[in-house]
Amino acid sequence: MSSPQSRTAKDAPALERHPLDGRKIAQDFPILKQKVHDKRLVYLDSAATSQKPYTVIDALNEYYHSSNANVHRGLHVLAERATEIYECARTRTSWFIHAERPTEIVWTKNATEALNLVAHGWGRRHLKAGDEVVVSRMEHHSNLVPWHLLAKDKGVVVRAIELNSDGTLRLEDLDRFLAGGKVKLVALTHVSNVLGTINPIAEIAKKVHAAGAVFAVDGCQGAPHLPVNVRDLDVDFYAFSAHKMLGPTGLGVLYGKYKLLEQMDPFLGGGEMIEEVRIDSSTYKAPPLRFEAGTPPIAQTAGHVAALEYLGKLGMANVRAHEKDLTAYALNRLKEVAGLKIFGPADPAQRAGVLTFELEQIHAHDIAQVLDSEGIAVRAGHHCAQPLHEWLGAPSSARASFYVYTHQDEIDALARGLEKVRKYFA
Ligand code: C6P
Repeated sequence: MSSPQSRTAKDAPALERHPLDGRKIAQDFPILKQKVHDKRLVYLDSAATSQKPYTVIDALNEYYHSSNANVHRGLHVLAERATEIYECARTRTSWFIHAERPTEIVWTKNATEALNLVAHGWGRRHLKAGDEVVVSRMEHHSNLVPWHLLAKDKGVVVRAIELNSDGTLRLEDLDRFLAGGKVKLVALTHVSNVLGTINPIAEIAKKVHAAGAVFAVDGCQGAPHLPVNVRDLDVDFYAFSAHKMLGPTGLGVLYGKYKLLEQMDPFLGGGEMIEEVRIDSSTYKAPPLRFEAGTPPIAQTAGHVAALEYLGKLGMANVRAHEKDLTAYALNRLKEVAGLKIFGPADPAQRAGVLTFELEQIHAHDIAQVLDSEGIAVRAGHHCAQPLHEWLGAPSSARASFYVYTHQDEIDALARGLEKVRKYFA
């Protein structure tokens, strides 16, 4: 029998394409069955965090009932069981994104930590004053601030790709920066958490590599919603969070090409990541354990595997098709709301299930509050994307975001809710 470690993504069975029924899927999510303010909950905030199906909740429960122990350090049955769960989850995650091997998966606490690990572990070692890091106007703060910290410490220069008027990347900016010959790293989001824009990652990877630079991708809004094959995309790093893809909070993933991980310094020091410690020096384990100091999130990996299984059964191509259909429906349906302006590309093929909007002059927090009173959960604020909001010319916006359990009735409810908002503030 082949061990889980020896299986490659190529062995994964091809899944049939079939439409997803969001209403039926929602039955698997206990939290969605409740009422808020005496109204049926319409959860349109999945870009902030997704809800969890029974199987994920059960996996967490089961872990604490029967397997809880620390990993990699005990010889007893429970320690072995916990370690197997933890390491098998690494393998399953490598399959999910089609990494070459499980050792290319580093566990972190979230995508933010994963991106900081790239900046700290790779950036601090390989970048020097005057080297350039390219980001974009649409980045989440998690893919800006780590580079700002590096700029402060090392004199690295951060340059930003601006946006076309439809909210897509102005790729001429990237070409210009790369032609300058100083770019060592490009760090871009796969999908904007505000505009919903899906960036052409494979095309960008070719440009970045032709210029001899490294390409790090913030996949926080990509991995949950799109089929991701890191080898086809040819990205060097890909960061994401389990909690946005039906899994628990407290677990993040950094995928890195192994040869790059090997050339990285540890981020945190402590137990588990060492080979040998003397009183005045220490040596470190090989990746990925080099980057996993201290007791890691173990139960979370059990929940994360259940989430990957759930998504795997649906099929990521079907997840994408479902969200694209919902987005097309929403873009059309919400046109009926007078005064509503939706940001980002008009073509559903170019965007994920994230709709950020403004409604006349009504403050985003007021919109969210009135919608909440109707049982509709949306997010209001700058969504950790202040430079993007500067470009939008608004300090904040309201955002509705979809996932596998979202269905058309909920978009109709949003449209009706927005009509109420308008009347309320008329
Ligand atoms: N965006 C949102 O409501 P963490 O918090 O580390 O799991 O994810 C950070 C992050 C990084 N990149 C992108 C593109 C993101 O969307 C997020 C999280 C949430 O949009 C919380 S601000």
